[in-house]
Amino acid sequence: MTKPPLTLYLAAPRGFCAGVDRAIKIVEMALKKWGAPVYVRHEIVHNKYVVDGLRELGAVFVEELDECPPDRPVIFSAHGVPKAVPAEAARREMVFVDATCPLVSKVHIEAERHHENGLQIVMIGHTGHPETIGTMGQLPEGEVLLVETEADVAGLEVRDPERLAFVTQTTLSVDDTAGIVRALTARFPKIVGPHKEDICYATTNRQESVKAMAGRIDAMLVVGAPNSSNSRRLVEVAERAGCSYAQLVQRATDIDWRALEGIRSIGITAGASAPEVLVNEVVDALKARYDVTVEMVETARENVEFKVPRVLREPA
Ligand code: 2E7
Ligand code: F3S
Repeated sequence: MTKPPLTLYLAAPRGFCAGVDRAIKIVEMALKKWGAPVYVRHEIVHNKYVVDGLRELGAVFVEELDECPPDRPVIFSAHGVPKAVPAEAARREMVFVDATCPLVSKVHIEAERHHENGLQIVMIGHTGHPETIGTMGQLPEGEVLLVETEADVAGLEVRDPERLAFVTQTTLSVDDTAGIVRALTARFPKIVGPHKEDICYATTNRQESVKAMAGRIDAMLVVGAPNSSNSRRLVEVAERAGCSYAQLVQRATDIDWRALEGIRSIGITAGASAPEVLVNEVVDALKARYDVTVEMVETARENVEFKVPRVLREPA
């Protein structure tokens, strides 16, 4: 039987960012240095395949520090942790390595600086997400107010509208965040913040390339996990940019083939925590059913790299 033709637009950049690459390396290097088990507080990055692979090597994933024995090393996930977490690890005299993405640490420092300048902070982020919890947890209770939507801005009760700053989660929708920042500056003209927001280069670039292809595809598959904020944003971006069907898939077995019936073109991207092997798996599944022509949609080139912490580097 002849296969139907399908043009497959492959987004670039897609998949792993520099922060994810570094965080995974930190776990691998810790396992080499200290042997198993090494504890990891929260999924190192939001991807089951990555987490399962590291578990196989001897990593033990927990949600809270009190689940770790005091005599084994613990690694904090790429999303960042409240200040109380390393403080408690130090109190228990634990060996700990912080795999927080440097671009998240930068936001933590930004928040602290505003606080030292006497400003109350508004964080734009998603309730309950570990990055939001970590960033808010850099400062005492009540010093960081969370908003998720433009509507939340109207309901904000601040200490002093003249003394405010804002920070953001790094994986938000660029367009939604611009709207929230506009609402904040309209209501609080004196509010200070970053030039635009704190969304990272990887989030911005992945959303851009999805926008570039969304208008010419019948469907979009985003390889990523349901708890991955940046991956979920890519599905929304595709839909909003005019793609009538977008699905988040953890791997090829998740593909809803009935929903794809009759398509002639498809876009594929991957969140910052999704490994390329899973993209290849999805591409191969499509090739098994369609006569595929691959086209790249490259909207940026990335050359960002972050060093692993000194304690884990091999001696020169
Ligand atoms: C850390 C940060 O693990 P992810 O899916 O995380 P999100 O925040 O998107 O749920 O992706 C990598 C990553 C992104 N941002 C890790 Cl702060
Ligand atoms: Fe860091 Fe952005 Fe990746 S904050 S972990 S570079 S998605």
